[in-house]
Amino acid sequence: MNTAAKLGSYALGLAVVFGGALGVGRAVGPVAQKPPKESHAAMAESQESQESQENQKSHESQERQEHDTPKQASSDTPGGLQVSENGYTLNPLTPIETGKATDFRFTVTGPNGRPVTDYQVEHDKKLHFIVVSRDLTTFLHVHPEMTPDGIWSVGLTLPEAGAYRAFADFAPTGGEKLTLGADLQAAGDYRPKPLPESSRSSKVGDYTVSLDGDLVPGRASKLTLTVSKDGEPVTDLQPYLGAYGHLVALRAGDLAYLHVHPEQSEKAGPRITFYAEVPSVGDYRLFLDFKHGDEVRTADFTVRATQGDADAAEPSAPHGH
Ligand SMILES: [Cu+2]
Repeated sequence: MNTAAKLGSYALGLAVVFGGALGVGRAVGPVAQKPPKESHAAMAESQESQESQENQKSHESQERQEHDTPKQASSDTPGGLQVSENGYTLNPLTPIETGKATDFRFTVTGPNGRPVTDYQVEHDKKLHFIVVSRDLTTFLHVHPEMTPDGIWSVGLTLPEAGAYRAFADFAPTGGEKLTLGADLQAAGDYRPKPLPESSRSSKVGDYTVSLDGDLVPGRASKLTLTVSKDGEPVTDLQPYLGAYGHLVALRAGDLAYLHVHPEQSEKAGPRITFYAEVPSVGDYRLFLDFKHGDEVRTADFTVRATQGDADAAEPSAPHGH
């Protein structure tokens, strides 16, 4: 299969881009339905029943426009930069105690203002929760439990004082995939670390993970991660979240969030291939979760995305067309 075809089927199946950016998540698949909008419209109508006919009309035409045309402004915005988007809001409920295990609780409220309780399962989970220090050196990827009334909770220990960003990555039932981000503060003396230097190799315990491939803005960039242990290639990786690896990329400077997933592979290593589309040049931090010996480990990298040679660049991923 040629690269374009491979990318095409990949994009169709997984819609890998910044929070469904570039219209992918919106254009294809079942997530393109818009019940959240409907309920928002219904709510708006009842709230605004006092308004003049003229006002109603302009609201209606605005709604119609939103239904008919892709929302360029929001779809071009990377995920994770907003605490509220498309009527959904991430609400942290628990303060953090630095260095102590915290039963951290939060809700995601929907367009009706109430906690969302129905989610689509994506990569084995209804919601993925990622917490990263603002200096991009600490990374946690956890899976909270939800009460029937929509309160999520998870044990969280933020090891050092500082500013953190929490990301909730989810798709409400019948809605679009979203990544909402909220700041968390861990009190204390804060010494931010410099961004780790660019590196193609990451050591985690007895494991070494090497990275091949370049990040080029505006195109699906192939990244190959190769896992070895004590110098030997690992060929019996265990599935984790429905794949042999799970990669999160964050842009240095604003922590824009890119969730990427591997090309489907029957092989349990040593290579895991991902396609990532970054929205701009700049430095990115990549965090690879992989499972081996019944333990999940995280390898991390700093990669600089450069414009590359425009003539040599492949066109943007076909996004399922
Ligand atoms: Cu997850």
